[in-house]
This record gives sequence, structure tokens and C-alpha cells, in this order.
Amino acid sequence: MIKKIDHIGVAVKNLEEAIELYKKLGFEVKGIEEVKDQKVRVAMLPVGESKIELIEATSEDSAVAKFIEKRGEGIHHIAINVENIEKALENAKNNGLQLIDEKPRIGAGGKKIAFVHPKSTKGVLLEFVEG
Ligand code: CMX
Repeated sequence: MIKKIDHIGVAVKNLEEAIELYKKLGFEVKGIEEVKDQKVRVAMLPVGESKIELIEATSEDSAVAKFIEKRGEGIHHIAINVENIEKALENAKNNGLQLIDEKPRIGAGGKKIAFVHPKSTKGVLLEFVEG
């Protein structure tokens, strides 16, 4: 059911500045897009079969803006690629984990995504991504 790490999300204050920095480290940028539903703009930086996702908030009430205000820039979430997101959510719920999204939403790349609350996963915000 669990396939691989899809991406690691890194919260940044300014996407363009962060992109320039990561380019200096040798990363390439594969795509920049706005995910309106999550109130973010993201840039995907491939790392083998996975990616680093740089995330900038587009609104003050965005989860990412709140995160940066509280904790500063840094690793925000780990995204796990699953075969079937509905099954992954059902399994997590049946095992007593607290879901943020009971049903999948549409995230970056038009993929189905859903978050599990960090309070039930030892302080790590987990995202399921299908496909
Ligand atoms: N990782 C670990 N802990 C986190 C966290 C994160 N990314 N974000 C918040 N928390 C912790 C806070 O530190 C806080 O802990 P304490 O109670 O110990 O202080 C607790 O969770 C509650 O935080 P909060 O600031 O009060 O924020 P909310 O409860 O309003 O929201 C959360 C927290 C996780 C439910 C919300 O951020 C959320 O829904 N996240 C999922 C969606 C998301 O992050 N989207 C942006 C990325 C989009 C993308 O990449 O596509």
C-alpha cells in the first residue's frame, strides 16, 4: 500500500529566494504552481524518485504561514505515496489516528492528497499522495 516518499515539504517565507538558494546547491526546479485549496505556492525539486517541495504561503491564514510564525522556516511535512488514498485514510482512521482530511483533496500536480494530524503521528505532519 505504501510505495515511497513522494516528497518532503519545506516551508519557506519567499519561494523565489528559496529556489535560488537550492539551485546553488545543485537542485533543478521541475515546476512551480499555486495550490489554491491549500493557500500555497510550491516548487518541486526532484531528488531521484522523490522530491523536495518548497512551500510558500499565499495568505496569512494559510497553515504554512501559521507554521512559519510559530516555528520558523524548515521541514513542514513528509508526503507518502500510496496506491489507494481512500484505503490509506480508512486504515489510519480505523487504527485511531486523527485525520485532518477525512476525504482526499486535490493537491500539487492535480493529485489526490490528504493530511494526518501531527498530534497523532509523533509530531510529524504526514501527507498521503495517491499515484
Ligand atoms: N508539523 C508538526 N507540527 C505541527 C505542524 C507541522 N507542519 N503544523 C502545526 N503543528 C503543531 C503546532 O506546533 C501545534 O502544536 P502545539 O499545540 O504543541 O503548539 C499544533 O500542531 C496545532 O498547531 P496550530 O498552529 O494551532 O495550527 P492548527 O491547529 O490551526 O493547524 C494543522 C495545524 C496541522 C491541523 C494544519 O497546519 C493543517 O491542517 N495542515 C495540513 C494542511 C497543510 O499543511 N497544507 C499546506 C501544505 C500544502 C501542500 O504542500 O500542498
